[in-house]
Amino acid sequence: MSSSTADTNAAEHATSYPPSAEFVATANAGPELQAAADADRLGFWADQASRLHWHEPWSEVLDWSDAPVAKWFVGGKLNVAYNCVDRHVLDGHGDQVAIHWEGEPGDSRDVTYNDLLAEVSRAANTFTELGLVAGDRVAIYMPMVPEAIVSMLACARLGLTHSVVFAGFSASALRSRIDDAEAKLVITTDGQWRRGQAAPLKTAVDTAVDGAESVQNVLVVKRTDIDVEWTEGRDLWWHETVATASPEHEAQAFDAEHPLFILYTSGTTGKPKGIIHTSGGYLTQASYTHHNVFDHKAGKDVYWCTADIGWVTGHSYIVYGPLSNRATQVVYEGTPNSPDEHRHFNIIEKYGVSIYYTAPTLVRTFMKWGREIPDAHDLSSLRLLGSVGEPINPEAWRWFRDVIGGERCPIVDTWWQTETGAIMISPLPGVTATKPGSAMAPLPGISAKIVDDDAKPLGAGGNGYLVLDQPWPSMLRGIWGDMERFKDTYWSRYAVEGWYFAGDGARYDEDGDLWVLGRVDDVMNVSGHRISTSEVESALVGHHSVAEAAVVGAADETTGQGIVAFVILREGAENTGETLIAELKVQVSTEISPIARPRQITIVPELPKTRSGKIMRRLLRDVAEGRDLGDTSTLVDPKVFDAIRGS
Ligand code: 6R9
Repeated sequence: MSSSTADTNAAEHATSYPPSAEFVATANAGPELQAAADADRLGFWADQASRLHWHEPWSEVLDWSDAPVAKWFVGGKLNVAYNCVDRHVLDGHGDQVAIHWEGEPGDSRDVTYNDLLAEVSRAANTFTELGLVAGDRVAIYMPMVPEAIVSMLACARLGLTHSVVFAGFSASALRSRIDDAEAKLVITTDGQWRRGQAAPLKTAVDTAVDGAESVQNVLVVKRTDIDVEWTEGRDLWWHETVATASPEHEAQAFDAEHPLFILYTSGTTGKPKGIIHTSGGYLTQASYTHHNVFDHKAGKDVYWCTADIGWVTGHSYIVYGPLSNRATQVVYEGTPNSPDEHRHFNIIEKYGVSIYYTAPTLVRTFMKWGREIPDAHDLSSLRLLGSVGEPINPEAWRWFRDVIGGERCPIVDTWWQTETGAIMISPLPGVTATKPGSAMAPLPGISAKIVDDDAKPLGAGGNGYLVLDQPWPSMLRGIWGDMERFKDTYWSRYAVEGWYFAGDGARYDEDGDLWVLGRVDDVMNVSGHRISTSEVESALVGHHSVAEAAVVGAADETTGQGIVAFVILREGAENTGETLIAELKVQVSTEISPIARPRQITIVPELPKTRSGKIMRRLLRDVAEGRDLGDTSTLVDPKVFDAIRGS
């Protein structure tokens, strides 16, 4: 592959990497895609929707009359699971492997599209038997086992709305999500494998559903064979129900706007937002982006997205995008260093992975482990690499390209969010000359702007806020149970009708290429996981010794940001130093999740506040990152920092 020097004065775009002639020759997407979208945006999306099987055609591509709630493919009817499974079997691809599943302890299983159809049908028959009907909600709290994907697809097949809750979340986080969505069924496993140990999982569900009024049943997959408590009449084993149900099930069509899933994500308040996604538009964009951004070739590529189904990346790029495109993919249950740091590279070699989509934090972890680990493997099957979850720093980008990608694989740095449902800003691998660290440009069919505080659109060299100024098919349709918050959070930042405020800062470089800079709100990004400062603060003040807490995200070499907390103790509370700090860390892990556990907690006598009583997080971040303090003139008491530094 060739690389060219565009401008040696500006380090940020000193080098760009155009696609190789070979890649261009077979690429799914060429320049005509952008031309088609520019000529007729809605017509373009109508063409993309024809990637799917529609039981009934739509009459209108977009109805935006009730903005900011969009209707895409109005009147169309489809079944999402049919699109991801049945049609591939009917097209004669039933024997193709859909999932090469790799368990953490070393067990593995291949699931073909025939198998998937039988399993999904069995699960759908079981859910129906349990009395669930279209529109009901189902919570899925599972590790990365095939049954998790089967459960999602069985919900989709029946028009049940799934709410997948990351299995690393605590019982209390699970409970609040079950209650908010009034889930009737919870699907889980007895336990999960983590670093060679079987850790309990159902126990968290037992705690979570205790007294939860909506829950009628808990369906349990046996994964680790550890002991579990059993509530007769409520709990059911998967192997005694789903596994014995009929493998025949006819999929019915649902409206394009039928809710497919709710996925909770952190916002700027302590209460997570249940982001609602619907069916036709969501699947259209998940399928379109997976095909074009990853240049996916059905029946040829072996695709691997290393996300967890608990996050949106797992929804769109493990389940719906790839399966709608008849992918053969790797699904891996465990951590990258189990049993050792070679695991991912062993898996790439074993299955001949050709497309590898991961997060910058993992790339940086690989860098820390050293290049001799990937260098010990034959990674020549790889032909495309992807990045998601946070900005990828140019150094990590280059290392990814050189060491993992053998200097030949294009990298797609994909910007999107739980709310956007699918990729929005990314290079097209057969078109774009990429720059390390830049997500480059909106995809064909997508419109984005960078604007200043006053909504003025900026041009090359401009630095401001990212907005999406046109509706897109996989856009969120609301926040479950709170449409006011939906409007306030995303659609009210600017007085311009229909502008979606993404919450990210971004800039254009001198060439007009787009760089996403990170969150501009009180949302932290730790290893690509969104965690709000106030969620962690409220977990901390839940401890009897804590009067007040302030949390900031501080730059961290590996995880992007690390959580740093400052706490004030209550009158009379004993400061036991390290013991108390350890207790507080446990408090956050149990209230939210170990991923939200602060890297550092400092007990301080006071917090820096403005005259209006707002905690000055910017200043605390300066302290946490060891910088000189900037302007402290708006503080009530500038001397507060001497006290904080002395703690
Ligand atoms: C898909 C996903 C969304 C937030 C988003 C932004 C950050 C994601 C990024 C990126 C820079 C990228 N983000 N991809 N920042 N470059 N390629 O991660 O969804 O968990 O909802 O997080 O992640 O800050 O606003 P989600």
